[in-house]
Amino acid sequence: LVIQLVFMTYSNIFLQDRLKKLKSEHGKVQLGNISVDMVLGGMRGMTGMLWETSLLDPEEGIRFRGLSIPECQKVLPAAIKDGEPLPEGLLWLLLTGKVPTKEQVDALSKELLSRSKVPDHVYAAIDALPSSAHPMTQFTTGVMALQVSHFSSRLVLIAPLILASCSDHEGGNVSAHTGHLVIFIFLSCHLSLMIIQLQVGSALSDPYLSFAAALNGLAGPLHGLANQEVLLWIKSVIEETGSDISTDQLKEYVWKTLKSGKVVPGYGHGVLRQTDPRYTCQREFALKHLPEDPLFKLVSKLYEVVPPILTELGKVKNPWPNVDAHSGVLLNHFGLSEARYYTVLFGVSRGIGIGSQLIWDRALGLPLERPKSVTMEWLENYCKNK
Ligand code: FCX
Repeated sequence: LVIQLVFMTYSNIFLQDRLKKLKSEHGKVQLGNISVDMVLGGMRGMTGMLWETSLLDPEEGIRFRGLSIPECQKVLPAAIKDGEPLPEGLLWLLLTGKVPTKEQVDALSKELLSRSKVPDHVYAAIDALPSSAHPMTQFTTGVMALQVSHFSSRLVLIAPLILASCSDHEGGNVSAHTGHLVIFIFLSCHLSLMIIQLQVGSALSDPYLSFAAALNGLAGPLHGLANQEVLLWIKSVIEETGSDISTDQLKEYVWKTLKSGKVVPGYGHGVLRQTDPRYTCQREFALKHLPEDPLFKLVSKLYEVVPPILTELGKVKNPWPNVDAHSGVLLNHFGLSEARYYTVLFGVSRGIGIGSQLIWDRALGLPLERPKSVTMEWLENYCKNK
């Protein structure tokens, strides 16, 4: 880990120079035009922030430090031969931009484990909530309670490997962007504090406050809660029609969902315009390990039924499944049937990505974000005078 720190510090200096050069030589280069649609459409498609750890292509999907999901599966160390990559390896990759060896990953696991004791007051804060509190509320409360300690977490490492692919998804998604806006470093162990000292930004909320904010964004049904919603929805299909559902019955159920004003959970995406490669990776895993699982079979059938229906609606930009369409079925198969808990795992996983990027934010001294907003009247007048 000492080697890692030296390496990262060296990289920081190099990257700071690159950033300065970019700013001074190309600061005035235009990256595109902003249309009224973009302003009204939640800033979709506007290039507006720096995010070093991952890049999302609408057709190809996510790349972590330049590596696609299948490439990560090939090169990152696994716990067992031909197994899935260890999350610690992904964390190393995101932090340093380099593929770690198994020894480096083991050393990082050991380091994080040595910092993993959760203070008693955190459990007390969670226990004080009514037992009906959603697991995401309990998670956020736990993170907020950690704010009064100097805890560095192994939480990020208990995310199942299949969810390691949710760790980062560029910077513009609700959870990552929220965490970024308030400037957060989840892994605020002494390790990262050294890096932070290289360049301190201004008016920074601390990692715990910021991560809690990110989790609150993730807890929305259009974002991270969708994995819970998918499993509940699939179970409701079975409850209503039985497990031996025909394609026609399934079509009818999808239409019924849409006509009741709801979205089909697990389908569509703000950026992607193809099947999410995280979905594909989980599907391949399921084909290998649980091909006969009845819920997996239903998920496969939905893959045939839903896209044509969403296309027929005419307004959905991406009729293909996202990661949330699959993850719950895998978790359910391996015994985690409490769907309300799924988004917590997503949150734990995302801590790896957001945390890594925020360390770089601090190292590069990225400024406070402050996009401009306008009123509807301002827009109307602007368009009239154009
Ligand atoms: N079912 C029904 N309608 C859908 C839909 C779906 N799965 N996806 C998009 N649409 C509708 C939108 O609601 C919108 O309708 P409106 O014009 O009447 O408001 C229209 O199609 C255009 O939306 P579009 O531009 O394609 O999608 P957005 O960028 O606005 O929204 C999300 C993207 C992901 C929010 C949307 O596709 C959705 O609601 N999906 C279902 C929920 C889900 O799976 N979320 C998880 C996404 C992701 F993987 C994650 O963050 O975890």
